Amino acid sequence: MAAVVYVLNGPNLNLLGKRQPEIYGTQTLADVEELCRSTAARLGMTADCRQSNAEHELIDWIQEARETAAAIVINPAAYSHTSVAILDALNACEFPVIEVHISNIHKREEFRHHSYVSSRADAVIAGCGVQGYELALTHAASLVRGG
Ligand code: CA2
Repeated sequence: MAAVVYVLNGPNLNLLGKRQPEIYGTQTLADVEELCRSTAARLGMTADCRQSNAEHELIDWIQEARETAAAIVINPAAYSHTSVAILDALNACEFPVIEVHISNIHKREEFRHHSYVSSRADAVIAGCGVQGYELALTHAASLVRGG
């Protein structure tokens, strides 16, 4: 059976393509999820895509992934900068974790420069737009294969 990669998107990313196109582009969350599913399929994997505005729901999905997934690609959005709880949940995972940011958080406000999640992530992709999800899945596939 194909390895499953959870693609988790955090708060407000359901608004992708509807506001602030100058920062986040014009593609919607549905477009991003379709890109992830087709990329994963090309790599012989299955992408299970979910978005939540609730910290506890993201944590529940990370814990669920420990039983069912081979890797996580996560854009924790604003929780990147605030959530020790999401970091703790990811620290309990033994598989590859790739962090994605659509924008280059280091080029933006000071408070976006630090991400708790980055201290656990095996790789961090920022500033590549939604193509970052494709890059993250490609890297996740090579880590899952032991590369
Ligand atoms: O660049 C990213 O992907 C971010 O994770 C996006 C977060 C932000 O808090 C991080 O610092 C960087 C914000 C997601 C909100 O997305 C929106 C998209 C369209 C319109 C409004 C918000």
